[in-house]
Amino acid sequence: MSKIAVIFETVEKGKSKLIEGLVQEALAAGDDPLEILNEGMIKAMAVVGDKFQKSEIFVPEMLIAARTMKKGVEVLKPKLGAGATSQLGKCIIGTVHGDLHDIGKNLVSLMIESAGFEVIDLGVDVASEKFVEALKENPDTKIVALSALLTTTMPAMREAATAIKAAGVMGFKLIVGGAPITEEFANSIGADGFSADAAGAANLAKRLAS
Ligand code: B1M
Repeated sequence: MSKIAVIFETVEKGKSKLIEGLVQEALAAGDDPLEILNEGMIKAMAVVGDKFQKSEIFVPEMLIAARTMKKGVEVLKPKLGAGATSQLGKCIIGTVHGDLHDIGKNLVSLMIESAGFEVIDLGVDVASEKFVEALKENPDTKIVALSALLTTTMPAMREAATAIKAAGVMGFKLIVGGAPITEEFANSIGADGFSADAAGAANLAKRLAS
C-alpha cells in the first residue's frame, strides 16, 4: 500500500496518534505535499462524510477524523505555505454564524497567506457584526473571505455578505466558498468571486486584489 493510501485510511479511521509520523514519512519519501493533502486527507474526509450521511458513523467519529486531519495538516503546513509574505494586503476570513467547520476554511486561509496576503482569521461561528467590525478596524482590507459547510448556514452567509457590503468600507472584494456553495449562490448574494477549493480561492484572491 502506498504511503498516501495509508494516510487516507488513517484519517478515515481517525487514528490521530499515527498521522504526524505517517505524513513526515511520506514527505521524507518525496511524496508531493499537495497530493498528500488532496488524495490522502481531503478524499478521506469525503468518505467520512458519506459514511455519516448513511448513518454508518456518527458525530464523534467525524470529529475524531477531523482532529486527525488537522494534526496531519500541521505537519504539511510549512511545505504548503513556504515563503509567505504580506505584500498583497489584508484578507479577513471566517466561517459564518452557526457553522463550526474549519478545516476547509483553515486551508483557504493557509493558501491565501502563502499567496502573499496578511490573513486576519476570525475563526468559526462568526456573526455578521464581527466581520463588519473587523473590516472597519482594517479599512485597507483587500479581500473578505466567507466559508460555509452547511446548507443551513447558507442564509447566514447571505446575511454576512449583505452586512459586509453595507459596512461603508470600499476597496475590498468579497469571496465565498464551501461545500454547498455554488457560483449561482455566490452571485445571488453579491459576492465578487467563488471558488470550489482552497488553491482556487488563493488564485481568485490574487486576481481580485490586483
Ligand atoms: Co459536519 N457536516 N456536521 N462536522 N462534516 C458535513 C459538512 C456534511 C456534508 C456531512 C454529511 O452529511 N455528508 C453535513 C452537511 C450536510 C448539509 O448541510 N448539506 C454535516 C453535518 C450535517 C454536520 C452536523 C449538523 C452534524 C450533527 O451535529 N448532526 C454538525 C454541524 C455543526 C455546526 O457546524 N454547527 C457537524 C459537525 C461536524 C464536526 C464538528 C464533527 C466536524 C467538523 C470539525 C471541524 O471542522 N473542526 C465535521 C466534519 C469533519 C464534516 C465532514 C465529514 C468533513 C468536512 C471537512 O473538513 N472536509 C463533512 C463531509 C464532507 O465535507 N464531505 C461534514 C475537508 C475540507 C478540506 O473540505 O471543508 O469542504 P471542505 O473545504 C474545502 C472546500 O469546501 C473549499 O475549500 C476547501 C479545501 O479545498 N472551501 C472554500 C471551504 N471554504 C471555502 C471558502 C472559499 C473557497 C473555498 O472562499 C472564501
